Amino acid sequence: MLRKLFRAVSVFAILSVACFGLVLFFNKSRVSPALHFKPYYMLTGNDTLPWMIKERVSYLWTLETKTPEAAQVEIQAPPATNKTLELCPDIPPDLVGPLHVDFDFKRTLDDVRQEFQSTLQKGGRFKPSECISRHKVAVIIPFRNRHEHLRHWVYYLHPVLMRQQLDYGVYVINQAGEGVFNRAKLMNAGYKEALKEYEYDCFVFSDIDLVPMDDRNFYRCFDNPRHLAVAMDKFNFQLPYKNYFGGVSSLSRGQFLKINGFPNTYWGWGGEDDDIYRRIVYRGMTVSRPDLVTGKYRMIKHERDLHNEPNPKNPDKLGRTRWTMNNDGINSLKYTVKEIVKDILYTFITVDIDAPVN
Ligand SMILES: [Mn+2]
Repeated sequence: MLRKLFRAVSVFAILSVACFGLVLFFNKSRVSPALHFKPYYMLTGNDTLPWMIKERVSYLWTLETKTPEAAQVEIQAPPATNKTLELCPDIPPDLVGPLHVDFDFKRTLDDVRQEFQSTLQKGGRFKPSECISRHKVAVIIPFRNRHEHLRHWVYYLHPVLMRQQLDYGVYVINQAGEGVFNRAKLMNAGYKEALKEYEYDCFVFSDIDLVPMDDRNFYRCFDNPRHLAVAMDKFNFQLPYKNYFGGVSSLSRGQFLKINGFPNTYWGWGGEDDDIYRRIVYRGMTVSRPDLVTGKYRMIKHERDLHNEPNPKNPDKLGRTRWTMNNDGINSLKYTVKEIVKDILYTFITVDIDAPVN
């Protein structure tokens, strides 16, 4: 008799385990839309008890599949809010169009710092708070001894870049020492340094003395490398020649690598922008540009810099770009970082690029 009872209890226990297994199975298969079984706990009609079983089972399930810490975190996680950010619109909503730009104001760098202290992150970093930016942009500025211009540049550019809803950082690449200046090599170094900090997908290369006169001139990347400074006041708001690629330009990471970056061998003034233009054409790309209204720029008037004389050797090099571009570029770049200073308005990186002393 006792044996019979024991056998009955055993059968009941086995059945219970089987049922438990079944619940576990349905709980798992719930995620698969292909299976249209109604889970066990929904068939019973009683809501509370099956719900408790379900909770218990899924709790056990998390314990089984995750580490105790992970399970703990999952249980305590707050309910998902519907405040998740969406992608920013393609055309930013707060652009104003033509801008008033003049450089007569006696603004100091400290004035500008005060103004942007609350909106910028250290190092001249920003991302929109209202949406997820479509563009991770590093703005690279080759630099030496132009602090006079830097204060104007940051004053005008930060609001423009913010209104364009960019996820951006400003990198001032300062050439150490008094050797001959090399704009393109500094831009190469800027590309490398910016990528050490963040996964930028777009690089805008800008001279320190150029300020856009219209915020619809997008500091972002396009299907082809972009020339932005098409209508500078010093050229009477015209393109000085058809293949001009100087002043301000943008290249995606892919476009930059496709042309092996910029040449490192153009010391002194001139030629490097034409070399870059040729690289782009030789790699089967074209140059994209804004129209002459959107692409207006003011250049801060200045004397010619010391140690940046026009180099007569540079124009001669252009005939060989097709071949030299394979070995002179980002793949042959050598420089040393001397110092990195994180200002609120920009990241200031001083580099030794092994410049000849004239
Ligand atoms: Mn200039």
